[in-house]
Amino acid sequence: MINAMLIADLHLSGERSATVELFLRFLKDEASRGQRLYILGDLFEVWIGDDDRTDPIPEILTAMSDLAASGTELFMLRGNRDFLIGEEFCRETGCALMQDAAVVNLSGQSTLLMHGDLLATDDLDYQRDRVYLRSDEFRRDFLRKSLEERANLAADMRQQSRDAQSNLPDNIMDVNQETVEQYMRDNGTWQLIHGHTHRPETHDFRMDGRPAKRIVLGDWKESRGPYLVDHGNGLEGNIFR
Ligand SMILES: [Mn+2]
Repeated sequence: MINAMLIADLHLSGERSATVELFLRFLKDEASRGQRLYILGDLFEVWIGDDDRTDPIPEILTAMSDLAASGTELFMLRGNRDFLIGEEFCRETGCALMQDAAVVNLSGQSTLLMHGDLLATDDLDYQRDRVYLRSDEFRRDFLRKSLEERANLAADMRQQSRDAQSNLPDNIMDVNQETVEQYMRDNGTWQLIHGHTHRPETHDFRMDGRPAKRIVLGDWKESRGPYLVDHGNGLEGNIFR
């Protein structure tokens, strides 16, 4: 039996049907072998509200709910693309919503799970926008609009974010090491797992005189689903194809 599997940044959408198929197969054939599945944000390319039933959302919700019903516990935290995931989504999928950041036990080691965008503190414009987008005010005003209006606004915001990113030096969007250590120290963990940057890597460093580790999960591509497995005696990176 596998204790847990961890994934992030699938960016599922109607335009990425191969990745959707890969994820559905992953839930059925692979995640079902584990006791817990952790989704560390950006499961969806965009989420405009739990009432959106555009394809392929219904199929994904059903597959997640089938997995939960079969006995695998599902946990997720919101990413910067799907931060509007709400309670209705959780009820339908059987997924428990985690705080960003959340401490869990993996192979006996206390581990901090995050999406990762909170760690990119060198990008001041992004962090400022993030505060507004996560506010109750924005959430309320946005969700009050029609689905069509929301879809259009979301498309505009994605275009703006692409324009903003294209003007930034590459390293600005990566994590800030001091911020990483602050989050780990504040949570009493020497191991951190996150996604968001699409820079899969294991970073070993020392913090407060002890060995520390930051594992970055990779994003999913059409035929390539990176995931981390907790066997109970350690973590192992795998690729689902
Ligand atoms: Mn992200």
